[in-house]
Amino acid sequence: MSTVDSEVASLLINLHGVFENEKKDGGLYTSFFELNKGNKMIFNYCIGPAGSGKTTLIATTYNYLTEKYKELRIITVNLDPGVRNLPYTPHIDIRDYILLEEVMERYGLGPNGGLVAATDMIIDSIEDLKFEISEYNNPDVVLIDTPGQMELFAFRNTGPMVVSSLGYGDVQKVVSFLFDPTICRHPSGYISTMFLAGSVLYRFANIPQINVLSKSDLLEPDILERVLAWSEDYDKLFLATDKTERGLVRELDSGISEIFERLQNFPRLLSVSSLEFTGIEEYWGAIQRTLNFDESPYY
Ligand SMILES: Nc1nc2c(ncn2[C@@H]2O[C@H](COP(=O)(O)OP(=O)(O)O)[C@@H](O)[C@H]2O)c(=O)[nH]1
Ligand SMILES: [Mg+2]
Repeated sequence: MSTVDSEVASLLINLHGVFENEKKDGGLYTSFFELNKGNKMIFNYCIGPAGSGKTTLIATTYNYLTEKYKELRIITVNLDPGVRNLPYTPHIDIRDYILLEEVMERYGLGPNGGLVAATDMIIDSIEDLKFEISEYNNPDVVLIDTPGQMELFAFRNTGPMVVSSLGYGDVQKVVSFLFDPTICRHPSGYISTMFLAGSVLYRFANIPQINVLSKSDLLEPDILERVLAWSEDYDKLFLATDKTERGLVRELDSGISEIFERLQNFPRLLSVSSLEFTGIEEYWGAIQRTLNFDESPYY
């Protein structure tokens, strides 16, 4: 095994663990508290391309869980300094500390530069955010919405720094990575999103990752089934790739299918629709099953 292979394998051990907490009969634990023996707070970070449905999924998950599991204490945190309107009222809001318009004005930046600077500044507010969370007195679940443009959060220093320093005490962190269905309906879009998901996995190493196909209502049932099948059988993905592709792209298609095939534990896709309220219970099940598999460092 090459060094890269073994590094990937060691990351994926944690992911494999994600599915080990299922009950022997294949069902879910009946109660969160039954499963959560270590009394951990779950910090769930929603990460994904712009428009993939992160914010809406936070709102839907919050509404669903608070309605269905009244005993759970759940809070929402908005980490997007540039968002105008939110479909939920965050318990904790980065906009109380950083406002995109103010950053743009103060530093003479346009919207793009402003967003980069504002997202980088999140780290300066980390102690305030920690304090605010502590005021909620150990909630069971903290749902965290991240900046619209994922690269500002995941591929600069902010995301990994925030994720490693925000948790305190007994915390289980989990990353929910969203696949946008309009991109993933085609094999090439699916493969490029797999690359993104893999990059996020590397950026937040040792944190369990759930791969979510969001907005699943936008796919016709047969296309949805086909996309989900690709995440379980990469041969099918390769067979679906465009036969007219030539040269490097074709070689990449085949090489990538092989890599994914070898990475048996790369998390399967879970389909969710915030609009139609489908898949949310399964998503909550996947979040719970990450409990006790966080080996990330804590600062
Ligand atoms: N059809 C459909 N649209 C959705 C769903 N979830 C979000 N959207 C829409 O997708 C757009 C982007 O959603 P948003 O949550 O803001 O994405 P974010 O940029 O990742 O936070 C908005 O217009 C949402 O109304 C869904 O489950 N189904
Ligand atoms: Mg958003």
